[in-house]
Amino acid sequence: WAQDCQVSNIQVMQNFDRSRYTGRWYAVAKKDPVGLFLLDNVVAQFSVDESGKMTAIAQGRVIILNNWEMCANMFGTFEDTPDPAKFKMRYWGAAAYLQSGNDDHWVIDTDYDNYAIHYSCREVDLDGTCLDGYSFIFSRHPTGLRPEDQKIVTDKKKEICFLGKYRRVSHTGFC
Ligand code: ODT
Repeated sequence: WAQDCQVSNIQVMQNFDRSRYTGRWYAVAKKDPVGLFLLDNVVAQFSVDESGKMTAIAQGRVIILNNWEMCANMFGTFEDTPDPAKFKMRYWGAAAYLQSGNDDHWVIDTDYDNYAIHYSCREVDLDGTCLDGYSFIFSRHPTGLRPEDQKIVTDKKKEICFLGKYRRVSHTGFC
């Protein structure tokens, strides 16, 4: 039943530890939502503030309005939910013309030191599957995932029903 593609049945990280999650993560792959925003060179940095709330900043290459290419500086605050691995992420850009919103932000799996799998479903279909969602695969290493983490990540992509929907996220030094 972990692969029935019901958003409500998706398994997330057990006993998620936000303090071990802090620091830099390099996006190595992404499943895009409708109207994709962050293209590549995506790096996220998570923090936990004095009160224990999780916040993050992210950078990435975007193309806005009239084909203007830029490096977006984004900010996010995370609202806790009863599940420690499920958050609501309110996000906005350093400039008003960048995207803003409020998305689910689920940590599907991580070993904290090498890989992390993020998931967000923006729109659940009438049948309970995800109609519009996105997901980032993160690595602590700018060079990508270690070979020993690849099978775990592939299995999780399948469990969240996004297998085959990812593209590689390149890091060229643009941001
Ligand atoms: O890029 C898209 O197509 C989807 C929209 C992504 C919104 C990015 C907002 C980032 C705000 C700062 C938070 C960083 C944490 C990022 C971790 C995972 C991806 C949202």
